[in-house]
Amino acid sequence: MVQSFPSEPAELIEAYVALGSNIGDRELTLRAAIERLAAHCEIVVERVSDIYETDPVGYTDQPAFLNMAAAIRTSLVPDELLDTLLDIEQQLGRVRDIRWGPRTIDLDLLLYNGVTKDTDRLTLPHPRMMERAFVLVPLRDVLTETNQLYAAVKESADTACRNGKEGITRWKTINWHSASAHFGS
Ligand code: A4P
Ligand code: MG
Repeated sequence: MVQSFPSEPAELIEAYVALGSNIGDRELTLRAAIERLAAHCEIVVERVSDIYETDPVGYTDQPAFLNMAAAIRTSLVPDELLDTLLDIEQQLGRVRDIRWGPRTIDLDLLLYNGVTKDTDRLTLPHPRMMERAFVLVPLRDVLTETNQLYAAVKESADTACRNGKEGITRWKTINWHSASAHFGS
C-alpha cells in the first residue's frame, strides 16, 4: 500500500528586489508592483524601503525616477522569480524601447540568498547594483545586517547620501506593516 504524507511546507528563501518608475503616476505604479508581489502565493513581502526620488542615470534625458527596494521571502527558484517580476512589469504596462530609458516600472532581482549565476536571462547578484546609488540607498533600508554585502551597501549608500552628488532625496516614508493592511484591501 502506498502511504501518502502531507507535503512539507517549501522553504522560503530571502531575496531582494529593486523597483523604479519614471512615467505616469510613479508612486501608484510602485505600490501596485508591491501589491502584486505580496498577492503572489509563493512570495511574502517582508520589508519595503522608503521611496526615493532620483536623478536619471545612464540615459539622462528623461524624467526623475522614484526608486525603492523590497525584501521578500519566496519558494520560487530564481528563474521563476524573474518570470514573476517580468510578468508584473508587463501587467503594469512596461514597454521596452530605449536601454536605460523611461519606464512605467522596472523590477530587478538584486540578490537571491547569496546565489551567483550568469546565464543569458539572469545574472545574480544584479551586475550593476553596487555601482548605483539609486539601488543602494533603498536597499540599505531593507537589507538584513547579517547579509554579507551589508557593510559595503551601507558604506556606499551613506557616502552617496552624505555627498549629495547622486541626486537622491527621500520622497516618502513607508511603514509597510500599516501600509500592507491598506494595500491588501
Ligand atoms: N536580467 C538579467 N539579470 C537580471 C536581474 N538580476 N534582474 C535580464 C532582472 N533582470 C535581469 O532587463 C533586460 C533583461 O535583463 C531582462 O529581460 C532579464 O532577462 P530590462 O529591465 O528590460 O532592461 P533595463 O532595465 O533597461 O536594463 P538594465 O540593464 O536592467 O538597466 P538597469 O541597470 O535596471 O538600469 N536611473 C535612476 N535614477 N533610477 C533607475 O531606476 N534605471 C535604469 C535602468 C537606468 N537609470 C536609472 C534607473
Ligand atoms: Mg530591469
